[in-house]
Formats: sequence, C-alpha cells, structure tokens
Amino acid sequence: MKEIYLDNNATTMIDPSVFELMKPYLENIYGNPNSLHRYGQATHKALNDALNKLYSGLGASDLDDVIITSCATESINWVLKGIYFDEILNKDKNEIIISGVEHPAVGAACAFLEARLGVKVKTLPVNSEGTCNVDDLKAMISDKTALVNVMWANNETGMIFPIKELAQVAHEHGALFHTDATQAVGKIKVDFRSAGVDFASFSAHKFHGPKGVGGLYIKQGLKLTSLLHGGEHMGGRRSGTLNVAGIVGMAEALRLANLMLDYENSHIRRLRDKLEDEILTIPDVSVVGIRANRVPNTILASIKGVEGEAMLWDLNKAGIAASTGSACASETLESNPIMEAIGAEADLAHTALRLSLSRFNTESEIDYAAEQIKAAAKRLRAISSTYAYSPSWLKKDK
Ligand code: 7TS
Repeated sequence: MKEIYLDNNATTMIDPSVFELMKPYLENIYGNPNSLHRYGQATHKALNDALNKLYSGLGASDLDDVIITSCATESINWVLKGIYFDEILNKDKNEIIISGVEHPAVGAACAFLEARLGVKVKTLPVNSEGTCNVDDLKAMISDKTALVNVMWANNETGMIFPIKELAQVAHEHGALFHTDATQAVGKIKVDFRSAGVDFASFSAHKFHGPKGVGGLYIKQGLKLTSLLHGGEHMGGRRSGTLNVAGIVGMAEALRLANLMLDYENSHIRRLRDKLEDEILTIPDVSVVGIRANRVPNTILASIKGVEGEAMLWDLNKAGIAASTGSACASETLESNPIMEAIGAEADLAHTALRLSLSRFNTESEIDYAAEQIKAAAKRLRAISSTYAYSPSWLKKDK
C-alpha cells in the first residue's frame, strides 16, 4: 500500500542525516554540559557549533539571545506570560493585540491572561486573503498596548504576514512585537534581525528536526521574565539540563532547510501548484489565499458537499495523510475557525482540506494524491445529501 505524507504542517519526518548527527549525543556523549568533568566538556564543541548554526540560520546577531526551549508552544507561552510580568503588571499598559488566526498556543495563553489576570486582548482582523492590514493595526494600537503578536506564516492557509511593517507600527507606539515563526522557519527565508521583531518562536519538528526542541529569539537587551527557574542554564533565562541531541539536531535541520530554500521555492512550489490546479478542477472547490503570498508547501481547499472526517478517512484508506486543519484544534473537524475568521465558506457542508508538502514528496506521489482526492470528492458527494441541495439550516450562524 502506498504511504503519502501530506501533513507536514503538523509535523515532519526527521531528516535521516539529522538523526545520524544526533545519535552520539543519545548514546556515548551523554554528559551534562554543565558538569566540569570530561563527560560534560565532551558536549561543548557540538553545542557551540549548533548555536552558531542557529544564530546564522535565523539571522540573529551575537548580541541577541536564541534560547532553546522544548517547543514553539513553550516559547509562545513564555513571551505572552513574560510580557505580563515585565510590561503590564505595575505599568500603565494593559493590552495585547493578536491576529484573528493565531495558533491555539497564542489564543489559549491570551485567554488565560484575560480570564485570570485581567489583560485586555484585542483581535486584529484578517482580510479575505487571510492576512492582516497594517492600517488596521494602526487604527487599533494605543499607548496601552504592551505587545503585538502576529504569526509569520499561518499553519492552515500558509499565508505570509507583513511582519516587518507590523513590527514597525508596534514600535512607533511603544509596543513590543512577537512573531510566531513556527511555519515560516525552513519554508521561506527568515532573518529575525532585519525583520525588526523583538521575539520569535519556532519548533524544530516543523523543518525535519526532532520533536521536543524549539527556540525563542530575544532581541538584544530585552528583558523577559523567566518561566522556568532552577539552575542557571542558558544564561539564567531558561533553566533545565540542555537537550544536547535535540539542539544538535535542530541546528543541523535548520542548516539543511536553509540550504534547500531554493528547492522549496522551485520544486516543492511546482508540485504544490500542480496539486492545487488538479484540486481546482473539482467543481465547487476554492483555495484560500493568493499563491504568491503563501509558503510554498501549503494548500487549504474548501470543498463543498463533503464531510471533512469522511474525506480524511477515505484518503487515509488510500494511504494519504492529510488534515482538515490544525491537529491542535480538534473542533476543526467540522468547522474550521481559520476559514470562519477569513470569511471563507466553512460549515457542515464544506470541508477545509489542508495539504502540506515537504522536500521528501515526489511527483508521482502528488499525481496519485490528486487522483485520489478527486475520486474521494466524487464518491462522497454521491452519497452526501448536503451537496445535492445544501439546505440553509446546515449552515452555522455567522
Ligand atoms: N505555532 C504554529 C503556527 C503552529 O503551526 C504550531 C503547530 C505551533 C505553534 C505549536 O508547535 P509545537 O511544536 O509547540 O506543537 N501546528 C500544528 C498544526 O498546524 N497541526 O498540528 C500542529
């Protein structure tokens, strides 16, 4: 049976050469880098090399901090909760602005800050293309705004946001700017310094690195109250014994992903566009967002008259792994919040099918997937009462 993985925005396969490089640090070179003996020292060169790769791969200056965390969720929570202690508590600021299509790590952390600590959370609207207008931020921001938080690229639609311009507006109003770059790193060129962001979050497993390791970029000189107190690891910013194998793996995965950016932008983009063109031949199908403004690997298609779970099940039987949206938000099985936020049709009579490619996909896989998606849509519509007449009572109140 064929196995075709098209859910790379959920997670990616670890690159075999990354795994090879990590192995010694899971086997023989197991010392704690903070130990003074030879076991500890044996890890230092690898850690140094890895940090150098990370700084250069992310466009960080030596004066900035790149702090290793366990995942993007941790990095995001750290920024949002740290901002509460540093910028809101005991200061005159009381609000955070987030885009309407952030990952649940942002949404849930903000809901916590709002419910438990009285922080005012304002939502920057997204336009019908699935991105934000700089003018909307200008209209909404005030001297009470502590932080503006907008993702670099969206995990469902792949849409790329105007980070540099948004960060500039935040700074003009005395606010800090955090971008969740989890879906941008490794897919498009990111340079945190020249983008002018204050904080940026990322996760290694989204770019063919290992799970359980991510990072937070913190611009030179910025304070951020620590969430994890303990030993003085990472310059006292984040305590906990270093995940040497993870750090080595993440750095090598980033180096490889950056080397492959041209390939991502030509070969993967071409396969993505080919698959998208095929899907668009199905009647009553639309795709969210202009191709040129999306990361090269992502398609979010709205398919009328097909139930999402049934589509995924059918594709799964054919060996194809796809998703109806983020695996982090199970309610997306029937209604997709991102599609609702951007005003695209997303209700019980439409499936939001997310297909996300990687450099490990081949052209024949894409041809097969296109065939199977078309066949599944046809088959499921034939047995669907909703496609025949799409009764209005099926649509959710908007
Ligand atoms: N931010 C974005 C934009 C993401 O896409 C994800 C994971 C995260 C944060 C969290 O990353 P983690 O490594 O901490 O888990 N997104 C998805 C997704 O789209 N489907 O499954 C996971």
